[in-house]
Amino acid sequence: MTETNTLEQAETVLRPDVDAVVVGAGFTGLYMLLRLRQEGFTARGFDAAPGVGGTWYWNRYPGARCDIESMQYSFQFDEELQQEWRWTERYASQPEILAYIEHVANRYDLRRDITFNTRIEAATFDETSHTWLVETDGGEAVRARHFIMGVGCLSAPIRPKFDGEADYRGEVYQTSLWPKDPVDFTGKRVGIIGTGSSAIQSLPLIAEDAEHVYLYQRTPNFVVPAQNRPLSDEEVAEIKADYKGFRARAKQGLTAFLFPRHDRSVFDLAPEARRAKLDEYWDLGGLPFLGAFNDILFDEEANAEVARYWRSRIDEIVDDPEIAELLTPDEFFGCKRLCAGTDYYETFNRDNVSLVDVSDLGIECLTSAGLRAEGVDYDLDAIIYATGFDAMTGSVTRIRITGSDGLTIQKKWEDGPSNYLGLTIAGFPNMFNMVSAGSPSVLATMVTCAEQHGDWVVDCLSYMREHDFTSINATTVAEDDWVATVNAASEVSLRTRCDSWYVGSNVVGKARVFAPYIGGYPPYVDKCETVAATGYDGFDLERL
Ligand code: N01
Repeated sequence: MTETNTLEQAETVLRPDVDAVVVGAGFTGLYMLLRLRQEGFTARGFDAAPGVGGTWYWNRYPGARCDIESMQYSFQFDEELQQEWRWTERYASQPEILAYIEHVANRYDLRRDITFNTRIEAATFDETSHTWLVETDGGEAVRARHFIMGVGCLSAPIRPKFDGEADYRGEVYQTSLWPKDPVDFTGKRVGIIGTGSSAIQSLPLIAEDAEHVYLYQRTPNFVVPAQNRPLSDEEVAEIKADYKGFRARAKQGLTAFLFPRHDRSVFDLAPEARRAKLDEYWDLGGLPFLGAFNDILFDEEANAEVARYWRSRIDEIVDDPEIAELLTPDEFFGCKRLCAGTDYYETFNRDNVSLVDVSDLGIECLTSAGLRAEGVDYDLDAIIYATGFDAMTGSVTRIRITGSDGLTIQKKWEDGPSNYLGLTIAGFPNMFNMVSAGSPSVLATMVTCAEQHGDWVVDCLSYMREHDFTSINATTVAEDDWVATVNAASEVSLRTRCDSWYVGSNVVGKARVFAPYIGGYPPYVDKCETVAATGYDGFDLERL
């Protein structure tokens, strides 16, 4: 090849407009944008919403609240930030979390890098230039060296299709796409479809206003009382006195958040003492209930003991024994994500609340006046879909992503979300999928995971810049090993043994794979750090 040819060729190589495109302006995307800017990379962020917040922008339904304690569900990268923000409740409500995220966006002037009201529709890798062409629904195309997804695990809503939808004349809502203006249910007959966290949190509040609420239940869920309460100045001050130490201790735990763990088997205690321990954790409330014994999620008999305890609790709270029976799950305790609620079981003692079992024929159709379920017509002024998400992968696969050799993400993930470290996908160079399948993500505190991933990605990009690399691609060997590690970790847990969004069974046709890495936050971080320290072992790095 002559020198002229080489020059001509170089000139035709496409140059990136920016170092990175970051999709999503929730916790993950915002942190990524901040870290990129701090390290001198140019980046553009995009979000379909008109503002920052990600999942906390859209999920505004009554009662929406986090199930990780507020003092831990927040950023820790800046001591000043964590000292200045004052959380008001043990579990923060959606408005407070959104206010916090907005505060972060303003404090670090992040909005100037983000284009809102804009959805990313497609991204295509160009092998000649080692760049991604990222296309928006507004017709813009941005060329970036790196394509970074901060799109969340629970952000692709699903809504079942029923016959007769066009006939129905009442109001329709979806918890995950709730309107910005509050909805007034006073004097209305409301139907809620679903019994996941979204329905469980919203039902008690909607029941306070509505004339009547029908909750359509296909499968009951275990609902632990959140035991939410205001945070006192003393407890906030105690944590803030050594916030760094508190965070460091949290990161030593499998879930990266602190809660009291009773490291003994259910069967180490005699029945009375066992009951007393479970009562203690019931009173403690929320997800920490899973820390009552160390074998709840691993031993069928231990799990069955806890499920029996649950039945007795529901029987105590719910007046009508038939309703109590219907509300009692018959699957492993904690197999689906445990729901943290407030007055959920108590709400079924209200005269204006009916539990409708739709486990047989299901919801058959919508009618002009409401819906028909199990052969009965219900007149409804409003129907609320609390029907969940195409979790872990839907927010990625809803984008037309094409990697090397024309391989699409939809094809690549036909049999499940194969990846390396959760972060990268063989055949999709320079693409990072943050806090998602293959990493602790939904099993740890998401904000801590967002920081860990943001730091790892920016370190990787800095390494590439330092060594003039323009492409990084996970090898299929490394990916296969990681997938085997993720699968092996999940096999020991009872969590793989029921239908849930963790395994993708709530989406018709989706491959059944336990998507997050359940091996724990510390071993995961060790692995990521070892890979980085060894010059990105398991990756092919190339220069143009
Ligand atoms: O969704 P879900 P979600 N007919 O998938 C039912 C997080 N989150 O939005 O179980 C009738 O749990 C479906 O029934 P079944 C949290 O991680 C957190 O409530 O498939 N019913 C199920 O009951 C949570 O786990 C908080 O039989 C139908 C429900 O819809 C995750 O998001 C708050 C149906 C969906 O439940 C998802 O929670 C909210 C049909 N055709 C959410 N189709 C916090 O507390 C579906 N269903 C932080």
